[in-house]
Amino acid sequence: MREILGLPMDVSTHGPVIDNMIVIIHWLMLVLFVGWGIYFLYTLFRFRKKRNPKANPEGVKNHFSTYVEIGVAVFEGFLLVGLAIPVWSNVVTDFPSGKDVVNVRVVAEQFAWNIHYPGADGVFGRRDIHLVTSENPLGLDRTDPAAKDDITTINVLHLPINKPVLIQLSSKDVIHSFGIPLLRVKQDAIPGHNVPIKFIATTTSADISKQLDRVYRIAPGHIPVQLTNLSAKAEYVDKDGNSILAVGETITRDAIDAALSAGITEIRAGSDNPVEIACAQLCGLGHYRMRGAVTLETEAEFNAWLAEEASYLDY
Ligand SMILES: [Cu+2]
Repeated sequence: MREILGLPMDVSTHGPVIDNMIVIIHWLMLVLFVGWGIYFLYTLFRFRKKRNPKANPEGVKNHFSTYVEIGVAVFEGFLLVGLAIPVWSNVVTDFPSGKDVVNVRVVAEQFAWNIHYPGADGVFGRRDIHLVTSENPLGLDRTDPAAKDDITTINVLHLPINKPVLIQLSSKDVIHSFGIPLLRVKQDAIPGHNVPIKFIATTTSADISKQLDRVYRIAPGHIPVQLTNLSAKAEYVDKDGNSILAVGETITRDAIDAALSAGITEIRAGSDNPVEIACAQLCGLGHYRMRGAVTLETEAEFNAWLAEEASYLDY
């Protein structure tokens, strides 16, 4: 069922239970769809005009359909109370706390994700709405000692794998939705609210990228549109040995044309940035470009990135 539904790869510890629930709900929907479909066809046949020239205003006498309705309602109640609520309660309450948790603040705005790390001291600096400018979209008060080492980015979120992550999510303007499909994370960002999101990622972006590579067939007049957004995952050369595409090189239309004239019919390609934040609320005209790049990496890589970002701060 997972394959039929086309669920994306899952790289979080809580993802499998969510997927499981999605599958169960779809089985129920399939049973209902087929069941009611058959019942509909039966009624068309059973109550056809030829056999029932006069309408019967009294209708059915037995309670079969009532029992079916009650059965469906009970099962739906079970899905919510027996499955969904306990699963969600486990995800959010059985969550580590303390020093091991990576704290990040995410503030959504039309049309960007402002990312805020507390820096080496582990304390988020003071924010003040009066300090908000285009250069300081978070309104961070750099004179506050706790703010001096804070790291901020726009649309760039780095997270370590195998470590609990706690994101405090809010919004500056309208309701957005912080969605990272591969992590099975989706949460509305609501102005005036700080909503915690908890998860543990399990796979680095580099490993995900490797697993999502695939071969695209190309032919004159048949070039997959998505190919020009990806990068080459294998080396391609023409007949004289000149490079058309190197590993990791972004695929351009020119490169595809060159590959075609060199007689190449397949290109192995993939995304270098397979994990993405997508806004899942229609939040305005620029909604479509409200995307952020997520880099899942080892703890050492994550710390190295933080250190590099910190080196740009002058304090
Ligand atoms: Cu949005």
